[in-house]
Amino acid sequence: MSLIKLIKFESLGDERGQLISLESNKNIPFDIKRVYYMHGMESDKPRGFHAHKDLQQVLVCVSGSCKILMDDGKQQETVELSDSSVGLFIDKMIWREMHDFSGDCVLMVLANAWYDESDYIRGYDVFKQLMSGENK
Ligand code: T46
Repeated sequence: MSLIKLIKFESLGDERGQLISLESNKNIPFDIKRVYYMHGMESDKPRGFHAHKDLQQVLVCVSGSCKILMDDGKQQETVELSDSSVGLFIDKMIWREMHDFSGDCVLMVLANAWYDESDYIRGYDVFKQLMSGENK
C-alpha cells in the first residue's frame, strides 16, 4: 500500500481569488489541536528526520514546493507538494524528511496533538528496530 495519502481540498474560488477551508473531521481526518508553519527554508537544508509515536498530521504546501520522503520501515516513497489545495496525511510511525524547498516555500502543518518532544523518535536505527518488531 502506498505511503502517499493525499487529500484534495475544495478550492472556493471566484474573481477575487481562491479560498480553502480546513475543518476538523471534515476534510482533515482528525481533531485539529495545533497548526504550525515553516518558511525561509533553504533547498540544501533538509528537515524532519524523525517519526512520531502517536501524532497524525496533514502537511500543506501553501506556497512554493517541497518534497517529502516517507518511510514505514519497509518502503520509502517521496512526493512533491506544490499545490495549496492538496494535503498530505502522515500517520504515526512514519519516518519523514522534508527537502528540496523552493525559495518561496511555506509548509503548513495541522496536527492532532500539542507539541510533545517525548512523542518524537529522532534516531533512524531506533525507528527501524521498532518497525521490524511491528512487521513480524
Ligand atoms: C514534523 C515535521 C513535518 C515547537 O516548539 N513547537 C512545535 O509545535 C514544533 C513543531 C516545533 N517546536 C520546536 C522544536 C524545535 O526546537 O521548534 C524547533 C524546530 O522543530 P523541528 O526541528 O522538530 O522541526 P522539523 O521541521 O524538523 O519537524 C517539524 C515537526 O517538528 C514535526 O513534528 O512532523 O515538521
